[in-house]
Amino acid sequence: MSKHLIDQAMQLLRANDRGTYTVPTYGLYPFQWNWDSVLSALGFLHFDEDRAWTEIETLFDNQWEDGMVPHIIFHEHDEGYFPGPDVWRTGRKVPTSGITQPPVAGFAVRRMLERAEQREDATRRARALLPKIHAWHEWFFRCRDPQGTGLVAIIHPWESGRDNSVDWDAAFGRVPTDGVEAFTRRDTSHANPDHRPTDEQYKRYIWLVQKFRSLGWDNSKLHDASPFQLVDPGFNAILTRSCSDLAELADALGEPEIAAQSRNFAEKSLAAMDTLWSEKWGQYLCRDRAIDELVDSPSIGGLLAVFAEIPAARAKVVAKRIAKLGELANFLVPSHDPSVPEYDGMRYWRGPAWLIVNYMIADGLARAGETAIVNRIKADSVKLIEESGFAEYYDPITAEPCGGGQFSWTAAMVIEFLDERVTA
Ligand code: 9WN
Repeated sequence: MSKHLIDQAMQLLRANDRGTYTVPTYGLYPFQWNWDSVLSALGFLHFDEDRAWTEIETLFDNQWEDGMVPHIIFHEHDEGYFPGPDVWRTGRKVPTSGITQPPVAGFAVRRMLERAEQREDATRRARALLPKIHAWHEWFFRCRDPQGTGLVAIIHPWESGRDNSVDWDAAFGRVPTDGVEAFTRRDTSHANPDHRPTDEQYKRYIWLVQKFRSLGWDNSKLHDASPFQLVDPGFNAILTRSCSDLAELADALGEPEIAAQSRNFAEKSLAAMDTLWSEKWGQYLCRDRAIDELVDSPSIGGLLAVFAEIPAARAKVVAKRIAKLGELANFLVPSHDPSVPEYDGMRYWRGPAWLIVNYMIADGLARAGETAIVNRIKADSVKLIEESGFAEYYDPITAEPCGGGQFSWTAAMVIEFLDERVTA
């Protein structure tokens, strides 16, 4: 069975391969997405190392001069997605969006180098990527943490990767919709509208894009100018983890300065993470930076924090919390707590389970020694695939496949989950 699923996952990745980058899925997402690409590379590494490295190199070929790595690279013209380059207008030779996404590259590149069989090639390619990834991390702390708190803010829900999470509702409500140019959504012609964000949310997404565009995409201005500044524990955990993994990588490649700076970033960020802890929920919460308040919303963002080296006692409480969620959902890990009224099991990030997040949570909990819950998360993830195929996300109670189908990163995560080398 495992072998059959791995074969299917490999075929899927090949089908979504556009030569130097992979589309998340045919139709709904016809371009290169930042964290999709990097996590898909982990899947490619199992059967085509060269192709895995190329995926990440293509992404970093489109890094901005200030260090940012955009969330979408529009390699080819395609009318099937909104908003396209004509809305973003970032003025790049290869058009890109103007915002970023969770920085998983530091983590992934370290893992790829450790596993690569073609050692010399892998070392050369990791060495070339190292300063670029570091520049992206520096960009984060410079442009998205201008006060030096140790935690970065996202300035658009699309940056989080958890686009329409309940976490953003209150802050997003303060984003105006006046002056938003007329537009036609494309996503709802590829996927069931009940599984996607609402029209009202789309207007606010576009208002923010227009606002940033009016500032010439100048990252020294965007953070302070944005009415939406959210500090997400999941996003920060990914950044922290990538910084400490980059430190290890830099040590291994003989780059002590990058190693020391990366370690400083990670330490400061980890210490600040504790300010997001909620005793009430037994997990981390987001902070709405614009009003300086914690957001009382029990989402998966606060569980994903275990991906970073949080204190063992905190990881234990998060593991317990996930086990409790496992009594409410048949398939871990729901992206929102099923016991609260905002939960919506089939709508995007407001309840469904996503394999990529499962993978990162399982990885963090494995390091913390929480084997029982890790095994449950991994078993549930594989069961979802067996029952419902390689979907974008799944109803965590019924296993119904939601969003787009034939999803690249879902396939990559299945290969990872089924491979013995993955943490157990
Ligand atoms: C906007 C590609 C991306 C993922 C995100 C996911 C979704 C895009 C959208 O799809 O976002 O970036 O149009 O809805 O939320 O995590 O990277 O798979």
